[in-house]
Amino acid sequence: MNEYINKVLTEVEKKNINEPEYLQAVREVLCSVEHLVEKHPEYEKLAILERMVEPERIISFRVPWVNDNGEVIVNRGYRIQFSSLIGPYKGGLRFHPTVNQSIMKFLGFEQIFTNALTGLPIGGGKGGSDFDPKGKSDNEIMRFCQSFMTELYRHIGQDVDVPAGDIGVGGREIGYLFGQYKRIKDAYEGGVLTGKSVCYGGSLGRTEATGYGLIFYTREMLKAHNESLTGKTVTISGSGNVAIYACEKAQEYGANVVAMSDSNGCIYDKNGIDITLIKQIKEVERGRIKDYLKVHPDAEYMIREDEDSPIWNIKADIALPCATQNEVTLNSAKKLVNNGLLAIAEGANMPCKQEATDYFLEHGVLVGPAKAANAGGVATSAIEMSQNSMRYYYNFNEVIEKLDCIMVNIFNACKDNAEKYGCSGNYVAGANLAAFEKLAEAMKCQGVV
Ligand code: NDP
Ligand code: 2IT
Repeated sequence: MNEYINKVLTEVEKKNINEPEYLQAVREVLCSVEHLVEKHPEYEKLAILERMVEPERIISFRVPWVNDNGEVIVNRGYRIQFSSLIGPYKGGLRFHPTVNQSIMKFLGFEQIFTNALTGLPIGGGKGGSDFDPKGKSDNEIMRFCQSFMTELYRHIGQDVDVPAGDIGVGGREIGYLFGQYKRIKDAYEGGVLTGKSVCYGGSLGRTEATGYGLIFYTREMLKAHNESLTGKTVTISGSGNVAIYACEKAQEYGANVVAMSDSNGCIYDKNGIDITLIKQIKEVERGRIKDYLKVHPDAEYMIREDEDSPIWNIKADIALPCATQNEVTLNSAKKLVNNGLLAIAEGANMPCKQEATDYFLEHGVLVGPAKAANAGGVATSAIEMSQNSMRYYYNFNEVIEKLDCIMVNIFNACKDNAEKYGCSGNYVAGANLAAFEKLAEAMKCQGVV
């Protein structure tokens, strides 16, 4: 490996020994930009790599709130303001019990590259809390969001840092967060959060954007290899925002989506997933995917027993991991490849363990990396910000057309950069190279800051 990269990696590993997800994300990027670093000897003198991996600011705070039983609960909140090189910090908030500094930093780090790939003026950040929304009442969610924002508000702003949703944070939570921000600031700063409901400033198409964008990217990737989605068997992990709209769009393109999951298990319906029912269960009732069997008793339910999700045992042409990080292990990758997998495109952030990604690439599977393939969500957030600034709204088709165009450009950037640096067809490397070069150039322009 290049000596400079090796030196930076060793230093990062030493400094962040207790942050495995963050180290995983950094290793993946640095190991794929070797040719770029060799082409630019000035990177070392300017400490480009060292600055790229170090967040500009890490904010951590107490979030006290009162549950319905009158008990006081204390959670921990975070906002990682990773990079403001090309725009205000931008990225989602995750509410999940597994949230910790390592998860926040890996997500913030990935976000700066994703956002650079969109071609839009957004820097990178991420935030959230170890709060678990599961089983909480609406009032508890509201009180938690209000307490969270009572601290967060001083760190954000429409030209400073613009949060949005992620796991456990959807339209309902963004509404409560926005209401509290507006109350504290006594001003209507519409662009301070994205993923807002369309009735008070949200963008049409933002709900669908990540899932639809993932399918637009997959369509382009398949097209480049003379393939298409039509008639393909698809499995999609997760059954949240990204998974639902990926399923909807894949079905529109004529794919047969046969399985979806949640953290407890997966359903297999060889007749094709009933997406209207999934929306009812997940978006309206906030239920479990197992409830699918109440309406379709002929479908199969498989419980998840260990880190290998049973969904990856199902034979598929295309796999779309849309749940969480490291959900595709080497073991799962081997099963997918044995079953003849053609392509995998990542809706979730870092869903494949490094060994799994390597295995796919070694076995000729097309890999659409998260930084590129799931960029449609944040890109549409940027379109929401621009509508808020213009005080004007696009119609649904206008937003989706812009999203489609952005995803085509992102795929082409991955393809062209992979070719340019001698790893044709490796879109994982292509995405990292394209985004890294753009950020490094911006860093060079702005001096040592
Ligand atoms: P949601 O909260 O809407 O859905 C998350 C889904 O993933 C649920 O089905 C959930 O199951 C499952 N899941 C969550 N954690 C785990 C876990 N530890 N193990 C197994 N399954 C799990 O989130 P989103 O759909 O918004 O996000 C999904 C992924 O997509 C995340 O990686 C996120 O970072 C990424 N992403 C999201 C974007 C967005 O715009 N929302 C944009 C780009 C990326 P359960 O209900 O059982 O917890
Ligand atoms: O991971 C992501 O890109 C998101 N959760 C969406 C971020 C955003 O600001 O829309």
